Amino acid sequence: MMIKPLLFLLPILLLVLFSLAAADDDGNGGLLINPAKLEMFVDELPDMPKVYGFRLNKDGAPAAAHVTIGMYQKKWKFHRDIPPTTVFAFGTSNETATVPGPTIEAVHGVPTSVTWENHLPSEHILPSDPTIPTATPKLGGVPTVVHLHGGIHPPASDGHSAAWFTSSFRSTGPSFVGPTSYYPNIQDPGNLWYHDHAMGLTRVNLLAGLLGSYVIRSPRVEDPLNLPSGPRFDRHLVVFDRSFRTDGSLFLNSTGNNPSIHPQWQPEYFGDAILVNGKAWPSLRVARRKYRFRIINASNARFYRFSLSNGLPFVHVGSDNNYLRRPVTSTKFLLAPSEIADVVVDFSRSTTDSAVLANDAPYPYPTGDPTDEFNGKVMKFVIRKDETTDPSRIPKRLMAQPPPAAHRAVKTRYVAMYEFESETGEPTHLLLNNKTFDEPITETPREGSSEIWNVINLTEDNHPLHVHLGLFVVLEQRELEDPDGFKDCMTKKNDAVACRLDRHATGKRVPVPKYEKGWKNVFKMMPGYVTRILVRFSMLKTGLAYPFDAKAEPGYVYHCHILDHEDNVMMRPLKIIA
Ligand SMILES: *[C@@H]1O[C@H](CO)[C@@H](O)[C@H](O)[C@H]1NC(C)=O
Ligand SMILES: *[C@@H]1O[C@H](CO)[C@@H](O)[C@H](O)[C@H]1NC(C)=O
Ligand SMILES: *[C@@H]1O[C@H](CO)[C@@H](O)[C@H](O)[C@H]1NC(C)=O
Ligand SMILES: *[C@@H]1O[C@H](CO)[C@@H](O)[C@H](O)[C@H]1NC(C)=O
Ligand SMILES: CC(=O)N[C@H]1CO[C@H](CO)[C@@H](O)[C@@H]1O
Ligand SMILES: [Cu+2]
Repeated sequence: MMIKPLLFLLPILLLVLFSLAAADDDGNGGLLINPAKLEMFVDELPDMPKVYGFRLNKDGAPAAAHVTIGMYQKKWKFHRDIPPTTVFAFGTSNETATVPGPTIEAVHGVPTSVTWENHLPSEHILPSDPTIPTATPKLGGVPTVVHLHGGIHPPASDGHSAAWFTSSFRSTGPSFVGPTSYYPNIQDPGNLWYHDHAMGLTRVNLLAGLLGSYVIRSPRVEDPLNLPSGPRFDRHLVVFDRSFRTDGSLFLNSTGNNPSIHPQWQPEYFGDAILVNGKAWPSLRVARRKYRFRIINASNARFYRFSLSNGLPFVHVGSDNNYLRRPVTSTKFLLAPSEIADVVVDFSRSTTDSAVLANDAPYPYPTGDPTDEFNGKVMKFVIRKDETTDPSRIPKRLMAQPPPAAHRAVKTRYVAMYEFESETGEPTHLLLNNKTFDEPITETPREGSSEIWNVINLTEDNHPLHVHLGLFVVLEQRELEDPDGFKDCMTKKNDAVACRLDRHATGKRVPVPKYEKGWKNVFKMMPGYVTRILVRFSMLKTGLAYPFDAKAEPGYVYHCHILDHEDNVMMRPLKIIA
């Protein structure tokens, strides 16, 4: 009688043994965790701690504040069954540091200053590559510098890649100005995020954990909208992908795709597990009502095309760091690295008791591998059965936004994206306009002006372009006719005007998705297309110059937000002039 159940268990036992054995070798004697071994939806979605970038006066009014946030090496639990992982974490102390870091809450019009401290040890926890332009401190240590993505702030506070510093400021980069960044928070309310930006190390410093959310709220204009609000119903979802070894350590391949040229660098990092707020495939219990989710794609290179398994729609209320004029409904949307979606989901309309947030974006996007059972799932919402009262609503109009006014643009620029390959056909590096980061500045917009940028993607990948300081509207996406002929000319002349872009940018027009028609700071540049954007280097609402010296050193940058591309070296300086 006892034999039968045991026989029944045998295949399961064999399956477990097989899945253990199926773990991949990491190339250095370690074993990688097979994502099939990690049970999904077992960890609860954490909420990151909050740091308030303002204080309240005696009369209850918010006033300017200063906070100190450090970077610490510590352990973090990414999943019930992954052993504690050594990470670099942001926090107000070692004990409270988290991955992602704390969410910084700021109030529109109330400045926040942050002193960023580096408490990291002398050695990095991940491999890097000295053959790409990289911050190299003479005295060792991990170079870091923090950029507030989407922020409108002075150059000295922009986290310029050459403004890096190591622990106790023992070594500093050539553009280092000081440890304290000043964020005036004068821009419209919306979603930002902060992350490391050190030269040649952005991809590894973010992989190690150096990123977090930042939100600017304006109660005066946002409260009347009556969107879902408060810590329970208005939540951040910070999404990224990582691979782990069986000992819990983060895995980044230490062998490059062209090891004789770049010993470690590879063109795109993709992790096996999808994490939200620092947990692999978490779950969140929700009530039958509306929720607002601010979804930040903090992956190095993975695009996400999100949908809900029960078909519930997303109502977009913002794009990147700005409100849309009117809400836009979608059942599926694409989010590139560092893009931010701001959506409302109404679980009261669900016909099921749970919903999986799914992803079906090929990687690399758009021509790479299809998603599988593991990277095709992101997290689970468990929908409570009880009815709840829901005073929130989605208004018909959100926030007026100025039109792009393309006719006022004073300058037209061309930004051509190139990928270079080795003899074996493997990518070696990528450049904007065939220029490295150190070549003299070519992009010098006048303060207060608007410009048209024609971004020409001559590669096979989709590259999310991010402009620091400026905000832009996408005017047109137009396919190149005879892309190979045009690319041929560009490879010889590197001059879009001489190569007659006007005669090639005549192909199919692809409409900009409605939920991305607002003012943005990142946009996905489709391969084989020219994307025309109107970039504004002034205060959005007034069109006036910035209330700080945007012309000061060390200036700004613009770059591809696939971090592996940005590091090698799809990034150029941007200098505002009078
Ligand atoms: C932070 O705490 C960890 C233990 O969790 C310890 O190993 C590390 O040295 C601490 N770092 C600092 C800078 O105190
Ligand atoms: C690491 O990269 C090398 C070179 O591209 C590749 O041959 C190897 O399979 C990779 N290792 C893992 C574990 O992915
Ligand atoms: C996240 O951003 C990365 C890089 O910017 C991009 O490659 C990836 O597709 C994005 N993923 C999602 C889910 O948006
Ligand atoms: C691109 O840059 C490389 C290296 O500086 C140079 O050799 C090449 O001539 C440039 N190509 C064009 C078309 O300008
Ligand atoms: C995938 C894809 O569309 N690739 C194209 C990218 O652009 C270059 C030149 O513009 C074309 O040669 C590729 O076919
Ligand atoms: Cu790129």
